Amino acid sequence: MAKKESNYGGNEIKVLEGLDPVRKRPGMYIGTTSSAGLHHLVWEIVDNSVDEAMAGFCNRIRVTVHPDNSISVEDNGRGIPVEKHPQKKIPTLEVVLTILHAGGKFDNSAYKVSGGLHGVGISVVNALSKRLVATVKRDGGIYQMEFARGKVTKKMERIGTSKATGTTITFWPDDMIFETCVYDFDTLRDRLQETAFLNRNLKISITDERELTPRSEEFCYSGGIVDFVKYLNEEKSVLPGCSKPIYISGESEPDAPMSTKGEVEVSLQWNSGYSETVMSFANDIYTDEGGMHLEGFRTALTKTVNDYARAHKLLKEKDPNLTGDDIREGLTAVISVKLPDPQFEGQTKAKLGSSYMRALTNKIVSARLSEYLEEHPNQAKEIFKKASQAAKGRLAAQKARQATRRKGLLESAALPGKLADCSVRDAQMTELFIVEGDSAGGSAKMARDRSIQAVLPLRGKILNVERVQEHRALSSETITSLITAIGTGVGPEFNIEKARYHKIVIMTDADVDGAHIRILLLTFFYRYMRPMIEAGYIYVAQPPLYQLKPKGKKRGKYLYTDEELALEAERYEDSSRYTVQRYKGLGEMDPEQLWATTMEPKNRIMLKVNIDDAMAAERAVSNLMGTQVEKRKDFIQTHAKDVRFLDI
Ligand code: 0RA
Repeated sequence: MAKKESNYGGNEIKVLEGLDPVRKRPGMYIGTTSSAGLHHLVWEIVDNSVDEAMAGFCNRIRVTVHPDNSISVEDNGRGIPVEKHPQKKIPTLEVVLTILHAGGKFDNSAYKVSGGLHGVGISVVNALSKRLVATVKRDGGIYQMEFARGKVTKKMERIGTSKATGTTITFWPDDMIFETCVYDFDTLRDRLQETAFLNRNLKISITDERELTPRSEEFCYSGGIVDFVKYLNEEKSVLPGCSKPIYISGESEPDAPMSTKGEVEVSLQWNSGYSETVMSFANDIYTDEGGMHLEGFRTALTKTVNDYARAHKLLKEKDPNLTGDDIREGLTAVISVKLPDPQFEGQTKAKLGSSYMRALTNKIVSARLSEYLEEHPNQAKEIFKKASQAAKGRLAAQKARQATRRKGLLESAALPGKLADCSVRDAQMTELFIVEGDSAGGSAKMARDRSIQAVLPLRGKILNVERVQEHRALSSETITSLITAIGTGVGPEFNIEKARYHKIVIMTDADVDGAHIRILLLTFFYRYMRPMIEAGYIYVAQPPLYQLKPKGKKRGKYLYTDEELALEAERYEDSSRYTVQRYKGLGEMDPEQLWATTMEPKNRIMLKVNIDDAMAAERAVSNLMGTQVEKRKDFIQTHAKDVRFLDI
């Protein structure tokens, strides 16, 4: 990114209120004080640096996680103004860090990260940090000031000279506020990479100093969202002749009023798979619930492809139009819009509500995409071919679903034969254990509390749903038995109200095969019953890996990780004084052990599966499920024991 120069005084900063409300009700400002809120502090500072980049004054951001879980965010923007604030008579730096909503820049940068929980201001980070050090290079000097829990502890000082400009914020999250103060490298990494994709040529690095050999990654993409789409499709095979993602961009007319201004960028590419990965952003904020830009994009895509197919006689007069779903099968797309005052709505404020963006996106995508298709007839043909195959698959899937529904008429009679159901009918209280293999299934059936725990043994591996069309998946017996046991149906018939259990527990062996089956099941839930994951209904059981028995004792201690084993073993000076049994499979435990360690509600450890990052989920699933067998093996072996990967 090229850097602009500017002069800017402190008098353009709007001043609103003090910081006490932030410490009183942190949730109001950062959503939650859980790990997500902790990470929000980083996004808040980074967003400010990105604003500098969007305004053209910054091309590098460095994020560092220090050994004590403090964070530094350094940028080479203009630097927060340091001169005396005309109304407050204190340094503007102090105003920006101690007064709520004082971060606003009224310098026509036009598009800034704001709305929802975003753009609450860096004073919020200051309020929620037990310590914060701000260092600014600006006006030839280096200035520094310190705070604790939002209050000044060291007045601003000029500590040196520098010709450069920029801001470095180092903060220590307040452990009185946050449930956890431990940063997760992958969460930071993924989000920063995403930000780099969305801001062409902006260099963003992340360094983790907590490990012996610091881990460091740098992201900078000259192709912007085109590189993003390539990255998302990296593990997949793209349609023949379509190796370069399509790129579309445009903006509102120059004379459009401020309230209808905007820029639209879209990149898209189809792969030979069957799922749709469309990610939309407004001012760099991921709009998980979609919104106007996404609607505009979808309508334009459907109409443009159908119009092209009609005009070129690919669709005959008697043929019905392709549906949007047909056209989006195997599509990977990134939509990024920028607008001066985005309105966010929806449950999680992750839906773009600014309605003029629908028309603007529609207009730009329709015009540019039809041009593109006209100029690339061979690619257009491939896209059409892919969509008409999807249409055929859709009709077949409809029939297959109707068949599962007919079977569902006599509900209980239609439950799969292998299911050992529970007696309680209230889904809120009941649990379904999905177990690998008949022998473990037998143990689990004996071990369970049959009033509230049902067991469904799966024979062998379940189909890899990532690689087949819906109608094929629905003709697999393992999958239909899963669907009927759970009761919700899939596709347009999916209804979470019909879930027969509110806990679905995947219980597989603690070995590579078990890990594979778990991943296949997670993929199934991810693709076909995503709301079940979102509702927090999907769990993974954690059977113990070892039992450590002191010599001469009957009962030992169950251990769930290698770390626990190492810790426990350390307590014995002489290693001959205990024995360790390693459980390779659930089948090696007798029903009592299985109950006590893995199934009994008051003792067991279960991991709730959640989707908190759509990109990471998409990647995990396709890394694992894509066609590159080597990579897949690799992942399973390195992650088989890593419980964190379950936060897909
Ligand atoms: C207020 C006004 C200006 C810039 C900033 C704040 C600013 C804040 C942060 C936070 C992290 N990095 C930042 N960089 C800049 C405008 C300053 C001007 O026009 O010179």
